[in-house]
Amino acid sequence: MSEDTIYKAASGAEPFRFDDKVARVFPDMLRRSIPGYAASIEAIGSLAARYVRAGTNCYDLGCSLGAATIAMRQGILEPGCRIVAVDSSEAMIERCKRVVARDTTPPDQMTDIDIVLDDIREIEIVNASMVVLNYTLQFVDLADRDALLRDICKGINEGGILVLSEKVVDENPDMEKLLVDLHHEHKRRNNYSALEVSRKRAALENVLVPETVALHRKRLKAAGFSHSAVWLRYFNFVSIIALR
Ligand code: GEK
Repeated sequence: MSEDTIYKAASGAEPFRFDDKVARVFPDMLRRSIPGYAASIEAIGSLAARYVRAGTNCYDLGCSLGAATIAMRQGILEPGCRIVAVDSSEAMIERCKRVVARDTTPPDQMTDIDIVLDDIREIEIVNASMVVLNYTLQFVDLADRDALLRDICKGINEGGILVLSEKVVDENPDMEKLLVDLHHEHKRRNNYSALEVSRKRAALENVLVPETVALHRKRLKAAGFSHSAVWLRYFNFVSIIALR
């Protein structure tokens, strides 16, 4: 796995972009930066086994290198399904195709995968039993988030599930400061220097726009989901499941 050294050199003045430099080191970047990331991927596999129905579609929106796509494929127990993996970064999609081509899931579990270079706001969700937004919504313009969640909910069959993982912000400024400090300490333990942490933070300003858990759950309800629950929280990173 290539080591993420991007902010040893980059100043953080340029806004963060999902370019080839990022795609090259992405597994190491996520492993060291997102507390709970591995748990989110593991749960996506378990949820696919429970919720994906025969002959339906699954969507991995903002798939990056396809970690959640592969987890879904390995979890799915039903025949005749299709996974649609979408990302707007050409660098991610190119590498995702190579990751999926190397996938060693047993042939009888080889659910078809379409890897699509597109904006997730342009994708029509149809006949879905599972949709995954694993740390992706946070990068979508705030103004477009309500409509996107409504379209996703409309495309999920009754009894289907959405997994929404996000960095969040706390309503209380003291609590928010504590959670951010704990996250930065976690990154320091994972061998990012204080300078790398502060440069990355600057680069993500206005690119990754977090919201509160309450707002996410309110949006899910308004979009038409019947229930939602936070199943994972680690500092200011959460994963929510929502049922159609
Ligand atoms: C994982 N889910 O490994 N349309 C399509 N893709 C987008 C858009 C958009 N509007 N906005 C951002 N992206 C993955 C990790 S990373 C999370 C997801 C992170 C894509 C972007 O190109 C990137 O690949 C991904 O969303 C976010 O489970 O880097 O913190």
